[in-house]
Amino acid sequence: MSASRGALVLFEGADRCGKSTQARRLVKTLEQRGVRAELWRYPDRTTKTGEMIDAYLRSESDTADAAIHLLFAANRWEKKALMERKLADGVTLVCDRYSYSGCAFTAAKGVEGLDLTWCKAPEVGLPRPDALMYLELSLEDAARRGGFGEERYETTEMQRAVKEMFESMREPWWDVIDANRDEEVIEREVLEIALGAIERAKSGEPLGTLWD
Ligand code: FDM
Ligand code: MG
Repeated sequence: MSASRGALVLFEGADRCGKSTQARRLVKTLEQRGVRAELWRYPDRTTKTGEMIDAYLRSESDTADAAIHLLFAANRWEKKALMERKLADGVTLVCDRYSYSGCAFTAAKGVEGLDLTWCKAPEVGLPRPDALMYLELSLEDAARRGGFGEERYETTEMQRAVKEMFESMREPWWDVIDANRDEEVIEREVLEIALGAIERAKSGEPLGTLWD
């Protein structure tokens, strides 16, 4: 095990804001700089819970909103130990969506009883990201980037509600990034933020837990 830990660097935001592109590019850039980094994403559709989530998202199966919420959370819990091990071993994890998407999407449904407080509960105790980059894009600019896919939640109405929910969840420590700019410009800003988080992790700042 190396002396210093890696950082947990997270991208969040609504669909088509460029999260996946930026996360991929960041991992590549970090590796080029000799930083050990891995790309992670949630949901992880490869595990048993991930297969159930995948079927739900593709509308091949259905379940209660509470049940799918807990499955998304379980999909993170089952990878918690591996996540902690990698971080402790000095690997920086660049993550495409996490608990914040989990809460924003479920709470955005507006189902009675499933408010933000309820949504946050099963996430308590998971590793807290060292940096959270929220890619902000207006609904109009997102729409200009092309049509929706076929999955559940890929509707204008849902995207609007999710964006509002993310905004109500926003905390001062988040890095809000204007996603309506050239990819290269965003990439430079993202790298700065990630390097800052990596530096803090390296210098001994302990890994936090949700929702502190
Ligand atoms: N999503 C994602 C949730 O509803 N809860 C979660 O915990 C996570 C991580 O799943 F619509 C939603 C967000 C999105 C869908 O995500 C699949 P990708 O990034 O489009 O694959
Ligand atoms: Mg999607």
